Parts: sequence; structure tokens; C-alpha cells
Amino acid sequence: MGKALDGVRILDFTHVQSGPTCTQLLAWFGADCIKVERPGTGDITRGQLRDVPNADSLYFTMLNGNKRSITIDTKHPKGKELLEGLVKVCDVMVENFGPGVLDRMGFSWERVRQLNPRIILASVKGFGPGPYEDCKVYENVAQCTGGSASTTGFREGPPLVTGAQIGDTGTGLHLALGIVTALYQRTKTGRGQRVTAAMQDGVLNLCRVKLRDQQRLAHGPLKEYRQYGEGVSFGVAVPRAGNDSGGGQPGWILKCKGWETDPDSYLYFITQAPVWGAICKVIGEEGWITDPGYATPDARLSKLKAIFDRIEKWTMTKTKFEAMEILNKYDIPCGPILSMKELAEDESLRKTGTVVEVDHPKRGKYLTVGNPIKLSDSPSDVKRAPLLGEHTEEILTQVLGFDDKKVREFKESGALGGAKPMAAE
Ligand code: CAO
Repeated sequence: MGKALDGVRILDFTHVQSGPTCTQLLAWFGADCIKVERPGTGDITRGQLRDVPNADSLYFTMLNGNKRSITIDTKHPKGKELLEGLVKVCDVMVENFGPGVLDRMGFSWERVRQLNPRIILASVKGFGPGPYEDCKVYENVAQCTGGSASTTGFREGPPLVTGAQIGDTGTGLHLALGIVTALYQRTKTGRGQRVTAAMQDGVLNLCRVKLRDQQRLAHGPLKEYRQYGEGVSFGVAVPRAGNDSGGGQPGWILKCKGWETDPDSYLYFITQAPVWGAICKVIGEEGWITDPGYATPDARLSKLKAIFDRIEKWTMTKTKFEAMEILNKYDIPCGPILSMKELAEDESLRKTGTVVEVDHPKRGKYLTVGNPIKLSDSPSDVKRAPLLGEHTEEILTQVLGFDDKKVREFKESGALGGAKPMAAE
């Protein structure tokens, strides 16, 4: 079966996490993704957090599946010549270098579009235009500057970063959407365009409910926040809300049977208004169904802590899976806290291809995430990440049409590096 992005060729200049997640997604959809890497070392993540000696790390392999790798020294004149050739035959160029790097390399947007007016040049940067535009940025910096950290954690504690990589992978997703949108517009205009996604902007987009609450604060306390019922006044900015739900249906994380020894024996429980009666019956508080102090969502807002404490007395008598099973019978929205171990072993996620096992020549079998977006006419077929420079010759001959003599000339120039060993840790 053909793939949605068959025929789209991507010059992948990305590294670390944000850019690679974007291009991996496009590669899963069928784009031919040519990853350009520095000779000798490649993407820095190949050697970071290594778990198997002399094998590319999981950090790298889980972000670079379905791609081809070519090594080019972009500071070498012959390397620049090669890159120019690739720019001319690619549909999209993606990069997430530090600010100014691409210009210094000689590939400004003006130059790139001059080489190929149909190309889409897509970039991730830490910040958009403004006071911080020249700053380098990593995941947690984006979480802190995009509003996530100030609104994550418990009221009494410091700001917290989350395990979900909303700065990197989140921005990679935003960029991928920008790229396919630009490709779609190109079908009508014939022109490429510049696509940029700033990590701060991406995180803020994902934190929009907190920007919503910031504006609501001007009109009174945020009644669905637990602190309202506890009589704690609000300050000038949206506070950290612990495990409060971000929406109109209050929720909290509750202990389940075994929590004393299992750090993940918890359940997220939502007291959705339409199933309030069922909740009361399950926990044995039928009186709350008609008691005016509890019968309406508004009446309950001032008592959220007491209500969840009572529900927790019930969840603590069940394992998280037992509780889930019982509650689902009544359509009560809830979810067990699943550990990474449980997710890695989850059969249903394997069946849908959301978690995939692939084989790698140096590290053997490893687990990776599969495409979380399922297209009925373009199923994703997850392939292992490439070795450093594995496809250098193939790209020179197949993509650039080089003959043996020309391949040799470029090899001997030093622009491709040698078949060097992997980077030291
Ligand atoms: N051949 C030769 N040189 C190469 C090369 C190649 N194939 N690929 C990259 N380089 C060079 C660049 O030309 C650049 O050199 P100069 O600084 O001399 O111009 C140099 O490598 C460093 O590039 P960089 O600034 O992108 O890399 P860094 O490790 O110093 O910074 C990062 C990494 C991620 C902080 C920075 O790239 C960045 O801020 N990117 C934008 C935001 C982003 O995506 N962050 C998320 C990263 S994942 O957490």
C-alpha cells in the first residue's frame, strides 16, 4: 500500500529531539527522510545516555526511525556543494540548529529559496522574534518559559517540569503540521515557504487552559481549583493546581489498594456531573444524590477535598484495575496511573503499533513508539534508525545521480568524513 507522503523528499538537518520527532513523523507517513549528520559523531544523541556499548543510544534510535543517514561536513567547500545539490532536489528542509547557525553555514532562507523556489524550509527555535530570539533552548527551558512549569506541581511547592516532552516533541508536532500545510498550499501556488515553530509558543499553545484561567482570575476565584474550597485566596497569577482537572469536571489522583508499596497504584478519578448519582452509589454515599450541599456541581465546588477524600476511601479498597473496571460499568471517567513498565508490556498497544519492537544490527531488539496517528490508507511501518552514514553512497548515487568517479571524488575530498568509529561517550 502506498503511503500518504510518498514522493516527498526531506532534507533532515535536525538533531537532539524537537526536530527529529518532526521528521520521524513525516517519515512514518512515507516521506523519504535524508538525515544529514556530522562525520564521525553524527547527531549528538547517538552517544548520549548509552545503554549498550558501541551501539547508538535509545535516545537516538527512538527518534530517528525510518530515516536514511548521510554524513556531510557542512563547513567543507565540497560539503556545501553537496548540500546545495540536495536542496535542489528536496521538497522540504528541516532544521533545529541554534539561532544563526544555518545562516553561518551559508543556507539562509534567501539562499535556500534561490536554489529551490519550491522548497519548504522549516525550523524549530527556542523563541520567536523578541528579546530571547538568540538563545539556545532545551526541553525544560521551553517548559519553564512557555507557562507549563509555573502551573505544574503543588501549590506549596516549587514549579515543576513534566515528563511529557511538550517542548521538544510538542514543537516537533507543531512543525510537522506546518510542513504538511505548506506542502498543501504549494499544490496551489507552486511555491515553497518558510515555516517556523518556537518552542515557547508550542508549550504555551499546549498550556492554553491556563491562559484561559489567568483571564478568569480577573473575574473572581477559580472555583474548580481545590484551593477555593480550602479557603486559600488566589494571587495575581494562575497557581499550581496539583492534580486538579484542567476542565469543568473536577478530578484528582486517588490512592488504590497497594499504594503503600507500589508508587503507581493510583487512579485518576473525575466526578463528571452526569454520573454523580452513580458515583455516590458506588462509594456508598447515596445521601449525596439529593443532599442540596452535594447535589449540584456548584454546591460541590467548595467541598472538593472532602469529596475526593471520601472517594479515595473506596478506591483504596480496590486495585487500580479493579476500580477502573467497576467505574467503567457506570461510565464514570477514570484512568489508572500506568507505569512505563506496564505500558511497555501492554499487549493492546503492541497490537495497534503504538509500541513497536524493531531489530537493530548493533543493539539488537529495542522498543520504540510507533506512529500515534493512524491513517487508514497509509499505515505506518516502523523501521529501525540508520547507522551513522549508512546511506551516504546510496544517496549520492540514487538521489544526486553521481557515478562511481564522482562518489570517489567526494569521498577523497574529506567532505563526507571517513567510515569513522562512533563517538566516544
Ligand atoms: N558539519 C559541520 N558542522 C556542523 C554540522 C555538520 N554536519 N552540523 C552542525 N554543525 C555545526 C553548526 O554549523 C554549528 O557551528 P557554528 O556554531 O560554528 O556555526 C555547530 O555545529 C553547533 O550547532 P548548534 O548551535 O545547533 O548546536 P549546539 O549543540 O551548540 O546546541 C541546541 C544545541 C539544541 C541547544 C541548539 O541547536 C538549539 O537551540 N536549537 C534550537 C532549539 C531546539 O531545537 N532545541 C531543542 C533541542 S532538543 O532538547
